[in-house]
Amino acid sequence: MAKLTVCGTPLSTYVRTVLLLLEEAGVDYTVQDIDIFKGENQSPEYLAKNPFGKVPTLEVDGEVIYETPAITDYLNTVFANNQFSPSEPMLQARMRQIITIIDNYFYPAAISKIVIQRLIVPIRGGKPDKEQIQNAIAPAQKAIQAIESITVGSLYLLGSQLTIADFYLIPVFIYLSQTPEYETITAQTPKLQVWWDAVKQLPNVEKVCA
Ligand SMILES: N[C@@H](CCC(=O)N[C@@H](CS)C(=O)NCC(=O)O)C(=O)O
Repeated sequence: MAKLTVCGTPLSTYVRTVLLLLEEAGVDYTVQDIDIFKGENQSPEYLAKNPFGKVPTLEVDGEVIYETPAITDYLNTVFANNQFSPSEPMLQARMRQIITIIDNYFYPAAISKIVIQRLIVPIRGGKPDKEQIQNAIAPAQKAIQAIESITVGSLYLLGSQLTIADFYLIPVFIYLSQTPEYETITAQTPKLQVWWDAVKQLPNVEKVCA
């Protein structure tokens, strides 16, 4: 069996995406904590593995893979018999669409702005920037409403099977749901509210995102 090491802080949403897949697939792995809040992702050792200094990076038998879509595709193919990607081409396109919307529109508003300001800045002794938060609400709403229009929402984002799209969205919801903006942002997304009520109780979500 290959030796898998996930490098990155387990608090990162993208690291959690990878860990959720590994847990659901029942694959053994270890985590090497790279604390982005201490700048460990900018050390020469880490930058030699991932020149962009982002987490996660996956080490597999001496090979290094970075960028979460590459990591999740690899793990899904090699260790999960493609069970986390729909075989039907239109559903597969929907999965890619959701992942790309999260990467390009939802994460930048929901995590980089709202969650950082609401949850991280106060921990570090600062005051949330209300203007940054306010300006991020509309883009976050637009992104999540786009996902709402694509999702089946029952039981999971694209039907009865968990897919990589669920592994992307769950960690973002974990944090966003702890902010006062969550209710406003998800007010027009009833399918995603039902989805969230179901997935947040999954044992591996509780394990990875505790
Ligand atoms: N494109 C990267 C994005 C990963 C990413 O943004 N990770 C964040 C943590 S959730 C990070 O490494 N932040 C540290 C930094 O930007 O310095 C991927 O798909 O893996």
